[in-house]
Amino acid sequence: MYTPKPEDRFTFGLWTVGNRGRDPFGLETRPPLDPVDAVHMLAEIGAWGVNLHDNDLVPIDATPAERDAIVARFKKALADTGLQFVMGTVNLFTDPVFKDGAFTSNVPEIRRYALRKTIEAIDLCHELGGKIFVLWGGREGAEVNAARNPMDAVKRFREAVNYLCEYVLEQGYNIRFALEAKPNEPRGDIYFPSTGAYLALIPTLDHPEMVGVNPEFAHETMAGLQFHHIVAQALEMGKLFHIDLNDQKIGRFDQDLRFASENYKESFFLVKVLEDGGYDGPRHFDAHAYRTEDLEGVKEFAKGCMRSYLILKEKVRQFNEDPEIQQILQEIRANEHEVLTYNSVRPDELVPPGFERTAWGAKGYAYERLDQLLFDLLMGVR
Ligand code: GLT
Ligand code: MN
Ligand code: MN
Repeated sequence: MYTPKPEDRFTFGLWTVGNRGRDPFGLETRPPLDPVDAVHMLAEIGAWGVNLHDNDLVPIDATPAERDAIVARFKKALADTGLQFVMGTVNLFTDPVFKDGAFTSNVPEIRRYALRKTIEAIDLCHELGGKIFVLWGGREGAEVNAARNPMDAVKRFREAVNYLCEYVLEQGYNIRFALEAKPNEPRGDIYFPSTGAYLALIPTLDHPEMVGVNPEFAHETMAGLQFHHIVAQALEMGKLFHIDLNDQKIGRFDQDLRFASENYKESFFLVKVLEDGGYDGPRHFDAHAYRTEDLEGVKEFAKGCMRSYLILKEKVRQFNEDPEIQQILQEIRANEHEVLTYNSVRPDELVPPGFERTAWGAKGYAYERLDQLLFDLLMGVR
């Protein structure tokens, strides 16, 4: 029942299972994982697909011939295992050239180089069959705010995304962009700090239909926000092109913990939003194993992400079919939606005759009971 199937659309980035456990104070605790071995491991544990940054596969200084050989070997691993290639992205944060930003750098040549590097990563994504391209502007931020006008940062970022959309259109690629926000880390502060900021930017782009968002649980939680609310908004707006699932304690550095390992209840509501809301995109786990783990532990971590998702999905089904819970929802009229337009109900018709303001103010909503029923259900005593 909790065994992952292809239709669950679970994916992992090469950088997730390949994470070597380095942190700002300590060295790597795991050896490098060959991308081909990662593909075989993911297929073995039941994942549907894999994602990568350009440099997770091809070193930044590879010659064209080296690049082609590496890509051919990777494609063979995909063909041998049947694992799908789903999402591509570009590393605009590791190399020192990007230390003060890529698309928002003050240096025009660096901005051009960032675009060129992204275009080659888009080519790679297309060549591997990917249809989603994520842009995470990890270095697009500041410590010294005197060095850049933040309005220039917005303008430069917009110009870059417009440029990339033109490229995709001219090439005829079937690729859409998903913008991923984060409030800080590695920069002191990052521009477009939350998914809401990107949702507001998108309508100002030249091709808004080609651009959506890739919200990450950890990133919104770092900002003190409740993840499933912004996911719901993006989904309702038709802008949830991708999602990064993981977990996070509030107020910490970006922990990228195993999915649902910390916030059981919020993870439940997230799965409920995705499943009830008809999200049909990939479920990507952008997380990594604890630094204490060896390769076996990494496998347990990846299996755990998928298992926890499926367990919560089953809990959502139980919630939706639970007679007592549904009775309360019916009594509080939680699922009623009247489409109210200015023409259908005129201002003087808004308040129906017999509406009892004081009675409504005094009525109990039974939310204590409802929330306890949810707790019982999640803890498995119901
Ligand atoms: C990096 C970051 C992630 C982003 C990846 C995409 S890279 O690991 O922490 O949140 O999704 O660039
Ligand atoms: Mn992410
Ligand atoms: Mn993260």
